[in-house]
Amino acid sequence: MDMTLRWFGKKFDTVKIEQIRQIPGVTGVVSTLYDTTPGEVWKKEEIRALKRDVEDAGLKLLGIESVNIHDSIKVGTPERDQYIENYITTLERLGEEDIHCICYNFMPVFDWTRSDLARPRKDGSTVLAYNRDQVEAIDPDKMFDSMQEKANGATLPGWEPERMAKIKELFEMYADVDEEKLFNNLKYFLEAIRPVCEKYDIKMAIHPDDPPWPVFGLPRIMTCKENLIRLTKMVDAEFNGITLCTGSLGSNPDNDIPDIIRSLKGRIYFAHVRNVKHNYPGDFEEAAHLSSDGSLDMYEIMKALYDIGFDGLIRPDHGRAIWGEVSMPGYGLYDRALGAAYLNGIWEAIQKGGERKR
Ligand SMILES: [Mn+2]
Repeated sequence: MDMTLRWFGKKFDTVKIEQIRQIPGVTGVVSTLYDTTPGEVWKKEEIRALKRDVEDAGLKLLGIESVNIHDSIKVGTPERDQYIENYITTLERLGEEDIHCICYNFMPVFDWTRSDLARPRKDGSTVLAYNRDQVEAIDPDKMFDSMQEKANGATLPGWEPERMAKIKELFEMYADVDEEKLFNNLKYFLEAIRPVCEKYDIKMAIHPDDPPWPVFGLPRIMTCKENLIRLTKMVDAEFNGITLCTGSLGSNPDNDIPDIIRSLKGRIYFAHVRNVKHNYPGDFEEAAHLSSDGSLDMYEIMKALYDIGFDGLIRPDHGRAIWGEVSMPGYGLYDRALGAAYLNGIWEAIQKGGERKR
């Protein structure tokens, strides 16, 4: 298992790569070319420059989060083949740079969605939160503005302003896309990229939908155990796997995360581990990683990963905003560093648990 942190690159992240280097047990980062838009071919020299920035700080670039997917691929329009070609070229270039884990998602129109990017908690920290009634009261056209105005001036990952400027057209594109079509389009995409992934030993790790239910009537498919298993079976090849995000799947209390982990044995390449607190149906907030601070049992989650022989990348997911830090919402240094240390502590305890001397 490689403990990592997500880093958005030196131009965009408030956290310095040298700071990440000082978190005990963190050996690498997952990053991206943050100023590319979905569909674009990534430039070799930019990939190399990113890798150099990470390696100069004594860390490794262990994966990419994310290479985002152009909407025409999700919708299945005639232009999709060109965009898939572009995606393949980007994968080739990443493979040539020895990068073997790619996170992506297949959510229509909106990426991860929250009603609140700074909900205060009793201890004075603030967290990302979701209230279904509040989200549904927002005009979808205004969703981008609503998210952006709370973003501490940062561009939010997955919320490309270029796409959001065309929100009406996007909704029209998805008008007749239902769950079955999304599944079919995802299958088409995976089959097309399979050869390049197998050539370079690239593991594609799809991120679950966040939250894992339809938003604004748009279908979402990466939501539950059954659908995740369906994904791994519909293109039943090693390259086709999962980013197991406990925060995303865990925001639906019906998802039993340790059970999901055990049933995806061998196909989890990346784990995002964080806690979430269910307040009442349709309302949740992100919590500290500590089990007792939220609704998920982090020991049971780490134990399930340990039991299936998980050997991929892991990272603390979002953190709370604490100690006065101003950062991209969810992506400050302090609480994610606490999260990494806590998860490493659980892992060490599990590993050594059988060696107790009496
Ligand atoms: Mn995640």
